[in-house]
Amino acid sequence: MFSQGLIDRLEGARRVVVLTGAGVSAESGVPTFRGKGGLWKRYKPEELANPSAFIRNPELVWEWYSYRRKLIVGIKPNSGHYALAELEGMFPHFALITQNIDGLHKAAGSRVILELHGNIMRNRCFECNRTFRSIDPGDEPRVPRCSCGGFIRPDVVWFGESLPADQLSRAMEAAEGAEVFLSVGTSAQVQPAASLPLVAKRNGAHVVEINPERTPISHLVDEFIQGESGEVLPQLVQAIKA
Ligand code: BJW
Repeated sequence: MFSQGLIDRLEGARRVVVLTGAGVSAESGVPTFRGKGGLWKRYKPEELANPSAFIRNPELVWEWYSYRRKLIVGIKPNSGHYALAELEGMFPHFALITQNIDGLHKAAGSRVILELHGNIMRNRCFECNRTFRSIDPGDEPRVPRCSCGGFIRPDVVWFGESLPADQLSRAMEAAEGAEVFLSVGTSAQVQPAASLPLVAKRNGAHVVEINPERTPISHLVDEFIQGESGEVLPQLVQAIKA
């Protein structure tokens, strides 16, 4: 399944970077946004994951996130998450950049995680940005309000919003310095995350994509490995060890 070139590069690599997307959590039972099996409760992300939707109908957006939070609370990392946590210990410099907001990489034991799109278990005020960690959002039927009067929203990044500057700049830096870059379980359609493998490639990295389906960047990467991350990643770890 793996080229000798990839194994050789990984064996000699000091800087390895992985970008993950929703596909990595699919085998844990978290629906993806796009592709087969994609779609959260009949909604497309573009319809609800944007500030205008929240202004127009905060209850609907809050309810969508409550539904998703309840689902995520009951799920566990899969073999792909665990393999990535193991991979972290195999290189002097390793960065895991994720678009996922489900916290499963942390639960699997990964330590250096750059969360580009926030985390669904945190909240913040839509008006004053005060953060709230203690609300039990799954049980809150109405949209809670901050003491300033503003609606409280999940602390995730919606379309048209900026990504957390520190996470994005560290991700860019990691991509620029990567010797091997793995893009795993992402449809590579949402910017700026989708550009990171290409930034790595431009800076000389060996870029590998792992996905059951081809994406818009498949023809640009060095290797496309067709398969599910929960199967491919543990095999990759074993191949490096061997
Ligand atoms: C498996 C598998 C298995 C299945 N194993 N794999 C440049 C050009 C054009 C537009 C823009 C641009 N720059 C910015 C934009 C606008 C916009 C954008 O990118 N739009 C595109 C859709 C065109 N980007 C933004 O607005 C971003 N902000 C920004 O750039 O600010 C500055 C700016 C604004 C406006 C204009 C210009 C600049 C913010 C993006 C925020 C994305 N937010 C979401 C929601 C987060 C909260 C929530 O969860 O509700 O993030 S949308 C959703 O998509 C979520 C995901 O993180 C993100 C990416 O999805 P991902 O992870 O790739 O999942 P899927 O479902 O798409 O793919 C799953 C893949 O897994 C598939 O390929 C399967 O085959 C595969 N798979 N099973 C491995 N077992």
